[in-house]
Amino acid sequence: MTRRTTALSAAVALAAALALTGCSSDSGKPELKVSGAYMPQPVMDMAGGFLTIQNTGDTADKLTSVTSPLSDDVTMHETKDQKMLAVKAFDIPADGELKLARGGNHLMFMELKSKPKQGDKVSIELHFEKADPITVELPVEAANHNPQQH
Ligand SMILES: [Cu+2]
Repeated sequence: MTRRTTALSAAVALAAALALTGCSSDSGKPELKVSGAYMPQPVMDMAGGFLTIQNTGDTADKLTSVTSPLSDDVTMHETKDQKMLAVKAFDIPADGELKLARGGNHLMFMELKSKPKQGDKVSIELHFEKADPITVELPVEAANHNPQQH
């Protein structure tokens, strides 16, 4: 009797899980693509990171955290009145984009475990509220690199 009940509840749980999966694929979801990523060569033991995340899906998402072998302390900053403020997440609007650029929103890497040089690549993993994590290789550019000035 006990065994039968267990099997039955397992079946119910499985059915519920399947229903849940089916449901989420029916509704809209974010479709994210990363471009223009780079890290200016760090001059101290901290570094910034910049990239654009394009969302071609019909559902908004959020960048909730960033991890990297380069630093255990990667945060998201916005710039207000030339001051940096840590934020918990960046919004990625549906059918829109999140742009991280010099003088504005950026990633902040503290207490670097090594000092990457121009030409190196730094691996980071982006974590989202809804979408699966995305791994990005940030090419290290000159310390004063700014693609917006071209
Ligand atoms: Cu910052």
